[in-house]
Amino acid sequence: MTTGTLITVAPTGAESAKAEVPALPVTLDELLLTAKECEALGAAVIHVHIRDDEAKPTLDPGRLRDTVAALRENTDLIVQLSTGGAVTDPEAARLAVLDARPDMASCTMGTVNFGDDVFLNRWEFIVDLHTRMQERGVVPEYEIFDLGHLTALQRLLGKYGLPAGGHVHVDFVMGVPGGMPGTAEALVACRQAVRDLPEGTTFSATGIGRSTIPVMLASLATGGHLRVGMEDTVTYAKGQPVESNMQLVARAVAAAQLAQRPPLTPTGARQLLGV
Ligand code: KMH
Ligand code: ZN
Repeated sequence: MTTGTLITVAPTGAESAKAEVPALPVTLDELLLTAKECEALGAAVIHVHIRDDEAKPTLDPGRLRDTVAALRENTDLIVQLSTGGAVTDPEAARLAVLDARPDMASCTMGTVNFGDDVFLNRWEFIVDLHTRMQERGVVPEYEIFDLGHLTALQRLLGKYGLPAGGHVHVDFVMGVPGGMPGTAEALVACRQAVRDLPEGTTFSATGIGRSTIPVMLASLATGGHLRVGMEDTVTYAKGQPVESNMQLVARAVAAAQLAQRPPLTPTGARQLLGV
């Protein structure tokens, strides 16, 4: 409760189309501009999905390496690559994301219905991701789409040990159609279950779509951190499209300040997360 707030920006995702959401950053230049401006506002971590020349989601290894290098050169942000990719990405390509040597990578803790699709995360695949991250010194952020994913994480850590860096950090991704709802009640249930994880485990939360604000407020009120960005919501308020990721980060910073838990710098975030 006493620490500052870790703010992660997830600027792009794999689900929205550039044609429908023109403000979505999809080129490397757009991503870098977004990253620099979000860092200046108070973000400390960037959760990255990249796009190809047609603005379609890709896990192209060369592009991922170039993206990590460019973000490191231009910002001090902690670079977290998505290993979730798009629901259509094969496991081998998702594992190969780690070859780009990011500071952090996401690791989703179970399969979940994802709108009309299925986001598949088999147990053996999760074990592979976790152990490869241990070997390479990549710090995981465990993505929790449902309460049972926290039980799966407890099992994973019990069998295979702590992640690289020794600190456990989870992110509740709430309000996905098919996953847990984006409500304060669901967040409190997850927060309770975090107590069964290693001491010192920290959590962030993000609410998809209209659950963004209740999840943000509930997370701050229960000692959690924040993830915001156009991966998770493209509507700022009823009938008002998001203008930019910066608009969402600025709102999160204001909420964190109101909670008297101001944003952590990237250096503070590195200390917290063991990066
Ligand atoms: N795009 C979703 C299918 C992650 O980045 O690790 C998965 C996702 C989670 O966004
Ligand atoms: Zn993602």
